[in-house]
Amino acid sequence: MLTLYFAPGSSSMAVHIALHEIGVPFEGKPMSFRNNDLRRPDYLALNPEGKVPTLVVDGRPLTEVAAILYYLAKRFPDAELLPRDDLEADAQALSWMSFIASTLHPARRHGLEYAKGVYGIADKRLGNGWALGRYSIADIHLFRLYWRLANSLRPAPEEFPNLTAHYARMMARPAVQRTIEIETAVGYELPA
Ligand SMILES: N[C@@H](CCC(=O)N[C@@H](CS)C(=O)NCC(=O)O)C(=O)O
Repeated sequence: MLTLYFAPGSSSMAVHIALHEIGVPFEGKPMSFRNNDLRRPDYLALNPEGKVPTLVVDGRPLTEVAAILYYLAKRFPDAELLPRDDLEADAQALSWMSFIASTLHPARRHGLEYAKGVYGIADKRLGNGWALGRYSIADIHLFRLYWRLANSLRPAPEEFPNLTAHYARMMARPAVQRTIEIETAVGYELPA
């Protein structure tokens, strides 16, 4: 049994997309920042940091987007969210997801110029394609960060041409559309 604690548009969106890509049944538990749901004792018992996402797997909590995406890709190999039996591809996915979590995610806190710089690095590194050369969890993680930037800062398409094209390819995927539809219905609370 899989249960996803999520807040619309937040980091948890990446896990939400992966679950729809896989097509596995799961229970979605929407969490409200406004109502302080993330500080509830029952939630802190699952995730002491009081952040989303948390994926509960048969009663055991798993936290951190990168770890959850990796777990899902490995547990459901038929979804092809990672190449099979390819150590180097696994390492490249971890390299991308570490960069996304440690550098892209907190970038805005360091100011606009810094954020532009690190998204520029991501754009160059991505090139004109998928992060690993084929669709994978690294693309899902990257998309959620750029989705947030694109919908708040609204950079000109030519500023990050590869990320812009990647965003368009991601938005065409039914799993992404389904996730956005569900999260829109729950309601976004993140600042613009
Ligand atoms: N390193 C964590 C970051 C998760 C995270 O920062 N989640 C934010 C939403 S995007 C959150 O829950 N913030 C609530 C808070 O800090 O109170 C991951 O990758 O899962």
